[in-house]
Order: sequence, then structure tokens, then C-alpha cells
Amino acid sequence: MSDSRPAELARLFPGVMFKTDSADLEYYGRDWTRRWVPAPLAIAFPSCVEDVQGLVRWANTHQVAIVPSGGRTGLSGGAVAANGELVLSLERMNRVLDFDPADRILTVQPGVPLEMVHAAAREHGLIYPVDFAARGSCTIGGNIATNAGGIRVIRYGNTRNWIAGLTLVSGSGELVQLNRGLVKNSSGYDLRQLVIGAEGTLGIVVEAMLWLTDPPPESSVMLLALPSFEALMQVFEGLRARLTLSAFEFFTQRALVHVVAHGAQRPFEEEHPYYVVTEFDADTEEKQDAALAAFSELLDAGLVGDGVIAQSQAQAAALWRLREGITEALAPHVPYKNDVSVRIGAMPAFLAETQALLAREYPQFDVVWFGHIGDGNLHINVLKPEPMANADFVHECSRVTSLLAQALQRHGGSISAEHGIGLVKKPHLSSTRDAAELALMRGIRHAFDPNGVMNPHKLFDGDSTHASYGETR
Ligand code: 2HG
Ligand code: ZN
Repeated sequence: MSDSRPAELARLFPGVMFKTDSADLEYYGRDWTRRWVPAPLAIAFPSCVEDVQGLVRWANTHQVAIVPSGGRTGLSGGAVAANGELVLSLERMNRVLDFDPADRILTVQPGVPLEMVHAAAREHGLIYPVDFAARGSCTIGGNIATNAGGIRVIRYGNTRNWIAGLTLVSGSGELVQLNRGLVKNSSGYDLRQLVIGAEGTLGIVVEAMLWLTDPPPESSVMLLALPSFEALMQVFEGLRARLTLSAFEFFTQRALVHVVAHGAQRPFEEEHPYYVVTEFDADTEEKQDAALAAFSELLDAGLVGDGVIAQSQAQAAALWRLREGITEALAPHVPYKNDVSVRIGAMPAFLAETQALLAREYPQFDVVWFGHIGDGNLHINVLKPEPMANADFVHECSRVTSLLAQALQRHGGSISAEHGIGLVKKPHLSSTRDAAELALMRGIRHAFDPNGVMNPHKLFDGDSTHASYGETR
């Protein structure tokens, strides 16, 4: 018997576009994890706040789960719809609404791609400083849902720091204004901050106020080759003491091999085990000289084996490509992704322990390390060997991730630094959040979404009655 609900939705919401073709269900039902078989009920494309509210209320009445959907570049399964959910795509709510010069606040709809936010900020001589490789495809709504970080966190912090206000349709369909652009607001709970990073479990952001800031001074990009992991944190300390850094990113030789195979240019004749791309202020001759002096010192101390400072914008872009191209270069190898963090001070001990752990547990797999080492955030991608079945691979990686989670717990770290928990890291959330904290999180979720319709079974299991998720395609 065919499902009558999509037709009913189309009748009730004439201003909303709906899609139910199998190709669309497949496309909008998944994110970059590609692990679950997409099976949503339908995809709704509202173009106004009232329709978002109407759809959420309909979902409450009919006990249909909603999966909010932006650019679906997520890496944790937060936007997967594989259980008959209504995907609520914010694709048509993609306008920049306002710029307030006094407060330097840009107000946007949630479906605006990050790159468009950058362009809009530039038009006003300002920047929106959160930035990362998926900028062309991800949306600001998705960035807010995961509290996205990226390559400039070392200087500017995460998405959380730049959200001046949010308009939210809560899980029960109420429209609420959270913080309204105030810099100072000591009037109780900051609900805006609860929504940031909630992975769409509390409601749907229908408008966001973003703080913009002054562009940084002119910068330079430097690529360094390092002989050892131990040198990494010392190089970071050394450069941070002498230069004003806006990025400090690392990757391994294995990562470089994949990016070069994917079309990037090899930077050095010789191979080195580790590399760092760093960007620093270089608007004066003194700062440029300081960079050269710092490089020589690191070279003399044996902490750096080789290096290059970009001499043009094009060369800077080529150096950045070595780091930013990694995710795309690895994608065909169906990587299992880890996105972990510890305090910067805990990094040396955690790195040593994790290196030993993964060498022991993954002797047969290609393991690619990279990430935002200056923020204490490591990405560890494990690549699936060609002949291995996907389910076996995921099972094995989950087993090792449990061990990694125990190490994180010992070092006071987090199982997700910036990608979110979604479905992928849900079994390991308790390594980062204790039972009392999880109980509070459940209570908060229930307060925003009493019927459990908002992205059920993502992040953690709330009190939803909706079908849960099995593993893997
Ligand atoms: C990055 O830092 C992204 O490039 C993606 O967070 C990381 O692919 C990954 O594991
Ligand atoms: Zn990252």
C-alpha cells in the first residue's frame, strides 16, 4: 500500500516543494559518511519560517521524525535519514537578509553556504572567520548544528564564538529568538549556545545573526617538513612564541601520498614523516624576518628538516591544497574517521599513547593522520583495504575506537572535536560525557522537543519512539 503522507503534506503546505523520487531520497538521505542506506519518507523544501513551523507541528501530530538538512557534508551521520523520516532541507532558505554596520552583524538564512557568508562579509570590508575545506558545499545551518571548527580556530575559535543570535523553531514548533545580537546578556540560560552543536536535536535554526570582524593583516604561508612526531608540539610552541599564527595544521607522509596521487604538487624532493602548514601575520618586514629567523632556529635545532615560504598567492594556495585536499583525496578509500581532541598540554602524552595503540591495533590498515594540532584536534582516518567487506571494516574500526575512547577518557579529551557525534560516534559518547551530564542533556532535549521528533537517535538516544538505526550499508 502506498504511503499517503507525502500527498497529504503537499496538500497542506502548497508553498513547500516536496520530492519523493528515489534518486532524491537517496541524495538527500545521506551525508558524506555514505554508511547508511538512505530511506526517508520525503524531502520538504520550505522557503519561509511559517512553513518550517507548520511542518514541525505536523511531524509532532503525526509522530514523524524530522532530519534537518543543510549541505550534508557532515562526517558523523548527523544528517542521515534512513528510517522513513521527513528530511527538512533548508536549501531554499538561502538568502543573506541584513547587515547591521553598528553591530557588524550579518543576518542570514540557514541554507546559505559558508562561502557565500564569506563573500557577503567581504562586501562590507569585514570577514566571517570560520573557514574550512567544505566551504563551498556546507551551509551555515549545518555549521551551527555541529559547532564547526576548521583551520582558523587557533586564532578565532569555533562557530560558537561568532553567533550573535539565533531564531529557532523548537521541536514543538515554537518560534524563539535566542540572544538577539546582544554582546552582553546576563539574563539567565544562554539557550543560543545550547542550540549550537546540538546537531538538530533541539529544533531548526531558521535565521542566524553572525558577528563579523576586521580582516587580519597580510599573511604568509609556510610548509615545514618534520622528522618526528615529538618535534610537532615543539615546533608549534617555537612558532607560537615568535609569530602571530592564524593556522597551524599538520599531516603525515601517508596523507601527502594520497593528496599527490589526487593531483596536488609534491612539495619537496625527499620524503619526510610529518608536515606542517602554518599561516602567520607578515605585514611588516620585521614579521617576515622573524619568520625566517624562527625557521633557521628550528632547522638548527633539528626540529625541522626542510621548509618553504610561499612567494605568491598561487604558491600559498598550492601549499594549502596539500592540507585541505586530504579529505577529498581519501574519500574513494571509504575512510573510517576519528576526530578527537585533548587539551594542548595533554597532546604530547596522548600522541605517544595513541601512536602506539594504533600501530598495535591497526597493523594491516593504512592509517592517515592530520588535523588542527594547534587546537589539540587530530583527525585519524583509517582506510578500508580493498577486499574487506564494509561491515567487517566498520566493526573492526569501532572496536579500536573504543580503545581510543578509553585513552581519551584518561587524557580528559573528547571523542568529537568538531564533526559532531551523529550516529558514528554515538556508541562512544560516554567516554566524553559522564552519566550525570548525559542525564542533563536528555532533560534539555526533552524540554525543547517533548515528542522526540527532532533528529531522533542522533547524538544520543532521547525519549523518541521512532525506529532506531542499524549499522552500515
Ligand atoms: C578537515 O579538517 C575536516 O579537513 C575533515 O575536518 C577531516 O576528513 C576528515 O577527517
Ligand atoms: Zn578538521
